[in-house]
Amino acid sequence: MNGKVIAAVIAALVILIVVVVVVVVVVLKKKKTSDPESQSNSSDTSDSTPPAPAESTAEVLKVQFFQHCDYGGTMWELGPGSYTTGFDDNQISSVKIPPGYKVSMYENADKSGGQQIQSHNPKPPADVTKWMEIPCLIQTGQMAVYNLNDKISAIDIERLI
Ligand SMILES: [Ca+2]
Repeated sequence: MNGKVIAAVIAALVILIVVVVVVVVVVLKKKKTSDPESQSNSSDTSDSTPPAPAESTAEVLKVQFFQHCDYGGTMWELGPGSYTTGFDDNQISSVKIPPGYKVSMYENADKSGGQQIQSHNPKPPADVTKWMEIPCLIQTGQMAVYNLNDKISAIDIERLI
C-alpha cells in the first residue's frame, strides 16, 4: 500500500510539474507571439499611411514662341536655358510665358546691344494659372517697349519657382 501511495504521489507531482511547465511554456509563447503581433500591427499602420503626394509644382513648363502675331504660324517651345537655336532666327512675333518664368529676348545672337525684353510672370500664389501673353512684339503705341518683331536672335529663359 505504502509503495502504491508513494507512486501515486510521485505520479501526481510529475503531472503537476508537467502541467506547470506546459502553462509556463504557453504563457511564454503568448508573450513572444504578442510582441511580433504588435510589431506587425505597427507595420500595418505604416503600410496604410498614404504615400507623400507627388509635387505638382515640379512640372517644367515651356515658354511658347510664335512665328506670327496673335500666336499664329510655327510655334517653338523652349524650357529653361539659353538659346540661339531651337527657333527660327528673326521670326518670333508673339510669346506666351508660363507663370513663374522670366524670359529675356535679344536682337543680337551674342546678346550685346540691340533691343532687349525682360518679362517675368508673378510667382505663386499671386496667380499660378495665368500665363503672360505678348500678342505682338511690334512697336506700336503702348506696346512700344516691344520692338523685337522678327528680330529675336537669342533667348534666355529662367525659372523663378
Ligand atoms: Ca514673325
